[in-house]
Amino acid sequence: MTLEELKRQAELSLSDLGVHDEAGVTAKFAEARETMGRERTSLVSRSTDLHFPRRVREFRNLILARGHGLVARIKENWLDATPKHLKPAAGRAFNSLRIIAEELLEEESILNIAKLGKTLELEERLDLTLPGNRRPLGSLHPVTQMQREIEEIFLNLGFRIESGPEIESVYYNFDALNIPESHPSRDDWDTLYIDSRTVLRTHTSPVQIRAMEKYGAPLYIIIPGKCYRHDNPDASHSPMFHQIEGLAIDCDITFADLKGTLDFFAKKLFGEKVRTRFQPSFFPFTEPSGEVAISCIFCGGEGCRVCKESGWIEVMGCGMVHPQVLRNGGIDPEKYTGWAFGLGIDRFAMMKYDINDIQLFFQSDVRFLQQF
Ligand code: 2NL
Repeated sequence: MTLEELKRQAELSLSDLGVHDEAGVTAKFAEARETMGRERTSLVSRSTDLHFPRRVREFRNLILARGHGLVARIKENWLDATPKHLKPAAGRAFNSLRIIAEELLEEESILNIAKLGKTLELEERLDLTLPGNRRPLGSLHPVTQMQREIEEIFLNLGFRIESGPEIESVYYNFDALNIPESHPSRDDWDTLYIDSRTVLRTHTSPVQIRAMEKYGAPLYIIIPGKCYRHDNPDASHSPMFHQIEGLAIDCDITFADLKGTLDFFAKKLFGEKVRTRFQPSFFPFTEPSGEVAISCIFCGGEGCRVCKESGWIEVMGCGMVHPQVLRNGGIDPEKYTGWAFGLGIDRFAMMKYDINDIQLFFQSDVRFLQQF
């Protein structure tokens, strides 16, 4: 019996087909099973065909679909409509037909072949001449880019990069740096305390003390990293910000070395035309201390809105390391002297990229970040 013949016969009752006894019932059902089996064999033999998965789906539909599938039609016309005396035989034959029909489609081989075919089918739909999907590449955060650029200059001068904990003891953050008990920066309103003896570091200086203890003199290091202060965020303040500090300790280090190094640094970073200006200042950990300004990189020193018509932009603090601070780091101030400086990386990045709000760095807005 061909498939077409089976389809036609499935629409007729057994008596219409001239089946009137048990033997006839068994034979008719057997014929149906054979036809389905043959159809499956011929299907599987074409399993490398690109349209195989679709054919499997159609075959499944043809046999098992509710209502119009062959099994459903046979149940309705050969089983349900069969006279009572043939029901037991028809029931048994139908059950075995149904189970075999399901098995025809549930064998692993046909499913696996169908899956394989599916990928072939997808590949067929792929147009390899189309341009590829663009995968957007990420980039380093602007603050990181600025940090790397500053690091590079000092690495080339022979400095090493050092790092340390962001959760720091009050001793390393304040005491060892000669910052008096009464200093306003220790206040709860300026410093984020974990407990009475532990803070989120307010600057990277504590790492300098740790490095002095660890390596002794001579010492040439820079320390980039995150710092924390109890500040409300605004265009120029963030409770988390980034600092780089530098420290040079050796025999006969003088303020002239400090000036020469920072002037070299400013010229490398902002261009050879840039000039530096040192003005006296005060920090508890340096003596003498200075404030460094560079000639305005926007107007060249003529005076503009950015430099408030002064021609200068203050960019960092510096000074000769206080003898007590050297001592606290285990270094003999009679043998060694040193200089140090500190600058805000975020502020440098704002200058370099002409950004007027520090908050933009920390909001993770891709529309902002993808510009760098
Ligand atoms: C500023 C000022 C500065 C230092 C940081 C320092 C560290 C040690 C000893 C001495 Cl361990 N000094 N660091 C020195 C002078 C200034 O930073 O305004 N930074 C943004």
